[in-house]
Amino acid sequence: DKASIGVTGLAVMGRNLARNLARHGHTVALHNRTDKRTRELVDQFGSEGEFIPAYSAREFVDALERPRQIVIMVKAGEPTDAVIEEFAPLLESGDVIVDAGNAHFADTRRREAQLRERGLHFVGTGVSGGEEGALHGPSIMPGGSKASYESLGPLLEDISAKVDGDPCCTHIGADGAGHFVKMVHNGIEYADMQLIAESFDLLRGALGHEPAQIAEVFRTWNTGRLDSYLIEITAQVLAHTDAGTGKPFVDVVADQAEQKGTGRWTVQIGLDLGVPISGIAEAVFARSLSGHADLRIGSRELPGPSRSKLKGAEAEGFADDVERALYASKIVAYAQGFNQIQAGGSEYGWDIDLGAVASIWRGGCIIRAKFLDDIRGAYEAEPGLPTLLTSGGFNAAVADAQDSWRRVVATAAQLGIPTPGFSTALAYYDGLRAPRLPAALIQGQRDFFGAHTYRRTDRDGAFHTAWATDDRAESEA
Ligand code: NBP
Repeated sequence: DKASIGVTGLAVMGRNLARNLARHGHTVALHNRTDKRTRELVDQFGSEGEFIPAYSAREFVDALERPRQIVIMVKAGEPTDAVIEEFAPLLESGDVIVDAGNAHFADTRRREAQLRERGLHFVGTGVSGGEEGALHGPSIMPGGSKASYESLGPLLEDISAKVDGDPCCTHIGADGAGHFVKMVHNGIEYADMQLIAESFDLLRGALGHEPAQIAEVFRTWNTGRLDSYLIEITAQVLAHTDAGTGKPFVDVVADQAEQKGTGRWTVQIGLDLGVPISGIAEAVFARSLSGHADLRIGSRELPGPSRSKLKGAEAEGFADDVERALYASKIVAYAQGFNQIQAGGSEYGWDIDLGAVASIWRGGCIIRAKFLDDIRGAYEAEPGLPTLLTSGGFNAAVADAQDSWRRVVATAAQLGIPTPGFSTALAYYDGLRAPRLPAALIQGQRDFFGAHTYRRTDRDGAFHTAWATDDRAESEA
């Protein structure tokens, strides 16, 4: 018998995806550059399902039913190109290559176009949920042709996470759409983590709570509208005590956050598309600032405010304020991310169903949260929604939260606690609210020094003022 799908690249992610497929009753062909991983998988997990180990590219390809479906799960970048070049010549028209690694969507677009010329389907697929997700059900974001999804879709939906019986997998759109959406997912993940981290910092800094106490606060929040995987694991990390020192775990970890690059890509593409994703950008910059030991010269050289804690009655209700500020800021971060997906869709001609994206993020992935059900509902009710901030439930929630949100940002500024995520989210919200922005003045400045022209509120056309002359006459450009 032949395999219905094959996985090449059997490090932690590929191995777990292969096991997930086999556990769902699919016969899986296995391949890895070096044989060791293939043998180990069969030795350790061979009893979980039907595997066909292959020790050469030819053997692997021959083990597959037609049209062949090959999942590549190797290190993103050159290794992916190397593997594609190894297999593509052995495949036949109509066969499908799935890249489930964390590729940049521009690479996926290039690869898809090249393989389409050769009669092959190339499906760049976002997979979120880490190794546990890969094994027990990830959130899966496939791009590529609609035709490829006909054969591949049922398999991927089968192994994806399920929420209320719905699979956390849907065809996102053509070529790089899946990897684009996965990229934005990761950008939102950065923003969400930053906001949670700022909440911790505020509770600790302004109120002087200990990590274990704050873990309890997060546990409580996790029973309400903030119910999410990230809040849940935050409580666990905060409650953890370092075995060696007996100190809170967060106090013995170096405070320099690392990144693998998908957050940075999100911001780079946000800039290219002209989408204001300030929450994601601040989160990436906050990690970058944390890593700059050379810049972090400390409070002796950079004096702070005279007081650093809330006292007595001031402290009352502050934790609830932080919960509301977190919720409102989180809505902004997601609103920005979904706008970026919309913008990517327009730029690259993808017809992306935003409600479906929210739906498949409800389970399996790192940002899974109850809240995504509300986002799904918002886009189902109004697919052309300009921003999540205007949709009924979120609009009301932010209106209700905003006094707290403003208090938290003001308090953080007064106490000298850095909250770039909260602050930028609030500035974005106020930017959207403002009847007039000082951009008018910027247009005046631009026209003054560079004759860049401006538009008027009362007449159509482009205008220039002769700033250097005494009469400052206006002319139509
Ligand atoms: P790695 O990203 O560590 O890649 C290791 C695999 O790539 C091994 O199978 C290795 O083969 C293979 N490989 C390399 Br490296 N260079 C190769 C080449 N030139 N030709 C053929 N194979 C090559 O594995 P991972 O952590 O399982 O991640 C796999 C993919 O999934 C990545 O793109 C990653 O970004 C993505 N991803 C990871 C996570 C996560 O939580 N880890 C989550 C979501 C997505 P070898 O055994 O012969 O060295």
